[in-house]
Amino acid sequence: MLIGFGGFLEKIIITAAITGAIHTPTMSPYLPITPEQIAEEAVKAAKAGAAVVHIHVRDPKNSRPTTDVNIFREAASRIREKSDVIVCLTTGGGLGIPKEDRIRVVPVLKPEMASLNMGSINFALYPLLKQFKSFKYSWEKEYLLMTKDLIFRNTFEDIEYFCRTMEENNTKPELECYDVGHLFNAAQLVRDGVLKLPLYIQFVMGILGGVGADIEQLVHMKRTADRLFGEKNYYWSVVGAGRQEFPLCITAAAMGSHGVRVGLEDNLYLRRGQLAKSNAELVEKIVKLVYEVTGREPATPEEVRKLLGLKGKDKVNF
Ligand code: KMH
Ligand code: ZN
Repeated sequence: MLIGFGGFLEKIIITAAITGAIHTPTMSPYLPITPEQIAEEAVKAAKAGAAVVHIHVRDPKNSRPTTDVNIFREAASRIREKSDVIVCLTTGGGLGIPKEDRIRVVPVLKPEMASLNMGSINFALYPLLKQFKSFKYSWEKEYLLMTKDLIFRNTFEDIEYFCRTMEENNTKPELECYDVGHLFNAAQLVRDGVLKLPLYIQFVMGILGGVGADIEQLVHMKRTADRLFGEKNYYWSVVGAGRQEFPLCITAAAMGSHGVRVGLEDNLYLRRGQLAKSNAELVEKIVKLVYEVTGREPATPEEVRKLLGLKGKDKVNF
């Protein structure tokens, strides 16, 4: 990809986070649930401009987030059949799921890329409870409520174990940094030789328990990462949770971020008061906004593979 004016990439990596483990089915009828629906949404998001799809899966019986590797395999292989998009599998899984279950997708399915959560945080969804009087499934209320007393655990030992497993499988880690401290955690792991440069970092902003999704924090995260790793030693992308999705992504794109992420995992609304009917709608909107504001077009999956040094679609096990 050509380096354009101001040293920015001429293109931008768009990631679509298709279903996640934050929102529950009562919150939107458009949240994809089955592996077929997840794959279909991913393929359409790729057609709209996403080079990467970030994949969680859900139990088709009750829509609850799961780490069942057979469901992951079904979703991922359906995507692979129909699209060249890069499949990035979650190792965050769902809230309250043990680490052994979260990492299993890597040795079994050997994806090109997987998420790597860079520190333990409170991951609080319970304020969402106020918005709903009743729920479609009984687990939803309990799932949101338990986050008041939940630590999303990612100790150094856990992160090292995830990293080594990714290295063994030639899977590129996407470093999910929910707070500025997570950048310092990454720096320690670089010093220890556990993480290798160049890094691919995602600033995940606006999760209650992590840093807020505002511009001041974004600038601080970027400056801190520059100082710790050197501007040329990492690629970066941004997630803004909820209504901050578009303002934060567009700001990041204007700051020269290599990527931005949108999708129903992070935000259910296309605009105020209007639910997005698909991930593709969110991708179309960010593609248009980024182009109008910065003139940058979406990078293709092949361009992203080259930039990040990914092993290629033919080396996965799904
Ligand atoms: N919903 C979470 C448990 C990831 O994909 O790695 C955090 C998460 C991160 O979604
Ligand atoms: Zn995720």
